[in-house]
Amino acid sequence: VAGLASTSTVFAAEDTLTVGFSQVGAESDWRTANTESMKSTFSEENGYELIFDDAQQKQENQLTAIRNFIQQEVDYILLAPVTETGWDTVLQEAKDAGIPVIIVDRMVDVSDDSLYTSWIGTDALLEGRKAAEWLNAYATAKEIKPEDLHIVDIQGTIGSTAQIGRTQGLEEGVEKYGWDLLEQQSGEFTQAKGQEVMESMLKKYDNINVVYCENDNEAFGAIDAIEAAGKTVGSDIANGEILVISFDTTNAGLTDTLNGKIACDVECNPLHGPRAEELIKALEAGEEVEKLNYVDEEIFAADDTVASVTAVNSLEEEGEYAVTPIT
Ligand code: GYE
Repeated sequence: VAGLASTSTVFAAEDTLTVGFSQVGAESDWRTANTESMKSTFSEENGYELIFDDAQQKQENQLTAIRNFIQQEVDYILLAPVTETGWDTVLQEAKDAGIPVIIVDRMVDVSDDSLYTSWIGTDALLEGRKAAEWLNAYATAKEIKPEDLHIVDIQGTIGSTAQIGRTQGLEEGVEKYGWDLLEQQSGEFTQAKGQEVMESMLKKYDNINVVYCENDNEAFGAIDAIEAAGKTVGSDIANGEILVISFDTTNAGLTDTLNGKIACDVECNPLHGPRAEELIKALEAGEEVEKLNYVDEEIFAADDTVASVTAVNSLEEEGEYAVTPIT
């Protein structure tokens, strides 16, 4: 009996998994929700010891954090990378130390994909394509000529998957439909920078009628800048309103969609904690896990009678992107 008791004590101690999580930063509401999801999943009561590091949007801080995790001999490394490139060396170090790495949210672009175990996140290119198809359906329904859509793009952090995919989705739309893309500039996914960039663009161009914000916080900043300039946001371009497209569907973003300030908000789900835990549990059980795990997402529009949100939502990754407007 004594033997059994001590065995179970040892087992309990071994049962606690140490997980190091290198987080991008705290730039947006989406990020805050993501951090909360990770912290509440990898909690002490769930049997984890979580070492959390906030990199303040700097890759060099993430490299330091990962090297510290390796030194501390954690069981798993979770990495939400700020940008896609520049990870080969540090991931090789983790691999050499025998520590599995799970990439969360944005992707890494590495020469050898055995440098990480698995990835969980969103399809940012599909998100961008959905937004562009919605814009086309909207313009068609409102009988606005493509060349009369004067667009500015407030981009995310340059080099991050969320920026690369969302920017590409818009650029494909510009190419395909012939919209007038006035300028692209990064708002670094923050409200303050989104506002600053929008202020300068409003001074530069007097014909902006579409603002494509690559996340909700940039949209909040852009809306403030537009309203401060005495203009109105909304879906009525013909009557001088500026149409705002955004990504994330945070609480405040969806509130702005319901009140018509954001015309179309593309969902991006931040609740990756339980998904990452599922992968870890499978690995602990010795199971094979999928390399790439995409989360399903939808779009939400202020006025669903203008263009078919359902049709846009049914777009497949490799599919046909034409959407029929509701007439
Ligand atoms: O859209 C943005 C955040 O990588 C999907 O990062 C994430 C993005 C998200 O700062 O709000």
